[in-house]
Amino acid sequence: MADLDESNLRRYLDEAVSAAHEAGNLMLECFARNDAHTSVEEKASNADLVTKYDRQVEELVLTRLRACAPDFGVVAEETASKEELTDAPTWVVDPIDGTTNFIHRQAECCVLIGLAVRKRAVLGVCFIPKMDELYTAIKGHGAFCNGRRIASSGCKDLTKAMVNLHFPSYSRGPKVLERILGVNHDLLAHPVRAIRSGGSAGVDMMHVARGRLDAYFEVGIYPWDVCAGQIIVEEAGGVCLDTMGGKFDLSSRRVMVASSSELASQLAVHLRRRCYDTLDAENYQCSKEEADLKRRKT
Ligand code: LIP
Repeated sequence: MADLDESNLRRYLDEAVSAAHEAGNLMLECFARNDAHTSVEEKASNADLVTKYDRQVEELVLTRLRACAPDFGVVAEETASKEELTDAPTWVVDPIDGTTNFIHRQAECCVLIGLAVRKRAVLGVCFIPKMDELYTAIKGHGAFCNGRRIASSGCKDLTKAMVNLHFPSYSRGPKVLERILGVNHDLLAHPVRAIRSGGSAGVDMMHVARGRLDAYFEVGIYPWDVCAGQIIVEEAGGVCLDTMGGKFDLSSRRVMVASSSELASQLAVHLRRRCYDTLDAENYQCSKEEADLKRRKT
């Protein structure tokens, strides 16, 4: 196994930052041309989208990461999504997180590069090109935005919190809708200060890390959506947990990040009440065969 001392981690971070910048430039060129919508394909459902830019960015990033650390594993959204996350050092990459926002020319989309060891993030990079914000963290060495140290808000009181949740793209089945509307109801009735809904797990985790949001949670995400964010949030003083309040597992498809453990505990009470942990694809998700058929038709 490669030696992951601090100087090696810094070398990997530099390479990941440089790849993220290059990827971000490609995204900005696409914004300028306004042509992301011309290559949209559906994946598992008609809300799960990919463009040619997701693939181009992934190829660019993985080529660089593989050249710099040839013995590391790779898990990535577009071309290596089926790779299992093992204990070995593994790059975990989402080339464009927030693809739907990207297609609609919203600024809230980013490049995410995480490095996981023993299935925990040890290094993370998030670049949001439209905002020109580069977030970085190495385990034990703090979190930074454009080189300046950042910290979560430290909010401990749910009634003073701005909370972000996403409407799921993996399922709009009746149980999922009931649960998401139920949790919105409970939080508004509690009451929380404000509820927002984003479209990029990575961007919303950066908002929590930077103190612009107090919490974000979602069921249905993948390791590449949250690996880089996990370490950046933790190094900024926030917490990253399971939606039920337990230990975070990169592969569980559940995440809750909060500015403090006190806030996370209060939020988890509401999420447990609404069983905010299971995936229910009823009435919505098409089979892989159907998805392949659709892809061939477009
Ligand atoms: C997105 C996530 C987001 C979720 C979307 C989608 P993608 O990732 O970042 O949190 O709500 O449905 O999964 O597919 O744009 O990389």
